[in-house]
Amino acid sequence: MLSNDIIQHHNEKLQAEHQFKLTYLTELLDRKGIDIQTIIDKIKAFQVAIPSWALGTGGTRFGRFPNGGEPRNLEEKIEDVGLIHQLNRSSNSISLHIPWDIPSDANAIKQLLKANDLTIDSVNSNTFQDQKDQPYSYKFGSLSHSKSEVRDLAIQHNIQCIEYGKMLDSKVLTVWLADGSNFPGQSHLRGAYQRTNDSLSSIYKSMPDDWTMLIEYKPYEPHFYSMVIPDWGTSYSLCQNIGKNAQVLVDLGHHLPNTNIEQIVGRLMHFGRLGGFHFNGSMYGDDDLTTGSIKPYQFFLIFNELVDGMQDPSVKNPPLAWMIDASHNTKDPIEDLLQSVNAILTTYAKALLVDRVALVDAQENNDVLRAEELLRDTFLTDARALVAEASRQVGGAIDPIAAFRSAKIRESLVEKRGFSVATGL
Ligand code: LRH
Ligand code: MN
Ligand code: MN
Repeated sequence: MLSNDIIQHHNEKLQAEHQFKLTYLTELLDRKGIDIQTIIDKIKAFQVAIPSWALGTGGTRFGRFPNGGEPRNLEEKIEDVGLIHQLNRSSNSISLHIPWDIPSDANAIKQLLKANDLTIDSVNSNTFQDQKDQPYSYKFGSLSHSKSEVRDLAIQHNIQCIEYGKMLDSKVLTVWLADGSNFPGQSHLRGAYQRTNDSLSSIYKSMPDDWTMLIEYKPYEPHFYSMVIPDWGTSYSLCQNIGKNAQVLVDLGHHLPNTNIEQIVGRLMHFGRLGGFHFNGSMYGDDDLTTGSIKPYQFFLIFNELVDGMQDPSVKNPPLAWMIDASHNTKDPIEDLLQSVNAILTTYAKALLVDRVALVDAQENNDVLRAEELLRDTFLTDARALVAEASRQVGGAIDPIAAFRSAKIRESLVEKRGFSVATGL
């Protein structure tokens, strides 16, 4: 844990410049009839979960270049997320990937979470890797496998994840299925779908009533000819078949280039089936880059759609689970996560500033240019001071990355943990 004095001292140094920017924004928004504190309060309430597997340095199959000081176990992963949350006050939960993060002593983990002001977000199952001494292999699939004994093994693993989740007060099981085929003819496409549907249904039956099952889709990788759940339509249809607490999870990098993700978001909210988000940035596909680093305007349009749906009382979509799902191969993982959360909050803030009454009016009257300009004007507004102020008001840093650097946190983690490498992808 950081001493609060460090954050306060950091804030004092930045306060004058921060206030200058905030005063300008206050007046700008006031002229538009927007109360700045209302927006700041919404930013404060927005919390983004950190996945336990993003605290180590990522890489590709060609190499990985860690800088040391990475968490060596679940306890240290929780400590890292606690640090992030202390700095930005916007990351109050951690998602676990089983079996990368088996909680050996649930009570001790719960106490540690409490001490760090954190909760467990989702538990994520893993049937994309074979574990040591596993009786059957997932080489040819898991929940969709042609053999019932392999499907049963994968079903049992997911049920085990629910059990771990219950011990730690989670209420969300996220299923990302790596199943698919690499060559035409390898797999019976309709059969694989039906088997997946049946396997997910039996996992769902083992889930408590107040839990949600999030079903994530991905167009390719690890399989390159077909994935069993390649797109939102497949996820959506599975959710429809399985039950009301099954929801679609959108991972931003799980789309082919130029997909209109904002429209997918709008559709799913319209159906009340959008359950959660995995934030990241993407140039080609599942690159897991920093959120907002490649297509910030598209990211804004996605948030615009989300905010529009969340503010519309006619939309009956449950509250969403927000999580970062990124890999950091050239940046410090904690710095990259702070940068991602900042990009998410800044973009959310901008979406909150959109004049929705004027936008609907322009749309109704087919004033294409005005509608587009309303969005562009908001996108081009510098909303960073709103996020900084939200953090400051609840004891976080005005500039969390600068605070992380000036407090030499990575250096002290390296000193404490040595050249350690975290588990994950
Ligand atoms: C798959 C994925 C999924 C996994 C995570 C490690 O590409 O996005 O969410 O659980 O990466
Ligand atoms: Mn994901
Ligand atoms: Mn992914």
